[in-house]
Amino acid sequence: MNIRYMSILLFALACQQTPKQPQTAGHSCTPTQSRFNSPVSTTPQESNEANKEGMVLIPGGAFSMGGDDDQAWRDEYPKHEVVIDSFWMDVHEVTNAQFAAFVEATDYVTTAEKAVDWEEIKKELPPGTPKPDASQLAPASLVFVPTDKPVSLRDVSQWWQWRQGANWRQPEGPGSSTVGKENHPVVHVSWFDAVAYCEWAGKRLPTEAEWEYASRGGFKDAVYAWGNEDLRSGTSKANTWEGSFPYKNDKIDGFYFTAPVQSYQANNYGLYDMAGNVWEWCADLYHEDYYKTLAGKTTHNPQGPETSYDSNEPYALKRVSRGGSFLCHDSYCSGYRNSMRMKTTPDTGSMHTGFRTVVSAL
Ligand SMILES: [Ca+2]
Ligand SMILES: [Ca+2]
Repeated sequence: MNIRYMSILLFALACQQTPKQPQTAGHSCTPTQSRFNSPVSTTPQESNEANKEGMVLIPGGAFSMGGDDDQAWRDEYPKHEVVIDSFWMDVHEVTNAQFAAFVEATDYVTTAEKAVDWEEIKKELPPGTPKPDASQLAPASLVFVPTDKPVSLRDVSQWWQWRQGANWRQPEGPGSSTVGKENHPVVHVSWFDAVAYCEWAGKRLPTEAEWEYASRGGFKDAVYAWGNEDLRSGTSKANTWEGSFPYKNDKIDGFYFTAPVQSYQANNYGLYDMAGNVWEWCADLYHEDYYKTLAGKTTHNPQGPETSYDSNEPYALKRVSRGGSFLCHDSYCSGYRNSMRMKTTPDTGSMHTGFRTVVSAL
């Protein structure tokens, strides 16, 4: 299998979703237990001394977690009751400048800057997948390349390119840079990179429940971080894809790729870009049936499932990311909804995935 195709497959991304329809008859709701589903003990230790500058206190409370409208996917149901303790959250996505300070202080090398470790990546692929050419295992990451005409939205390889040399320093590959984009969100960071940043900062990634609670900003059962008003009405509310995906972007919101953080209005909690700009890694493993285990009860600070499972790619361990990106469009994933769940292997970085951090209010 070509590494390019393989990586795009793993990316699973681009909004490849759990179907809304019931699973076909061969599916078992019991996750396939595999050697790849063992828990990863990489939870960073929070520090009481963590710097709260640039963070806002999210007051704890109860909410209904899960899908609110007919755009919601099967894995966003059932809606279930959750109680969240107060916590501090970054008001904006971690920027290139912030990530550069971390790298400067620690000499950290991101996943995308290292050669692909075949022994690791093959665990996420169907057994027997042949090893690609060494040249195809060189450091690389996924870059969005628009098509020149309408294409089937089922084939993500039409607009994702596995590009050598693409990483957080060179978001579009060799020759590109972050000069002038210091206040844009960092991208091409894997889940491991995000966790390493958190460890350095004495913070942690939000749980999926904390993220959704914060995004809702106190609105009950609203579809978006700003309420229920249509994304396209009034002034621009978020950096998304406007026009026809993936070949025509009208840029009504002003940006084709990432926007500087805080370019649009904050939600009720003072959080910017919870919808759109870049996807944001959460701490949780992804399991498509996780919400079913929480149905009919109230869960206090849920930490996510103990195992990962996505029937689309049963061999891949995945983590959740939230909020959608500059590539999201209603015709595709509508990832900017409060309850939308993205699932990606934790070693996958891309041009539209970043993160923000939280600290428990102890
Ligand atoms: Ca845009
Ligand atoms: Ca975002």
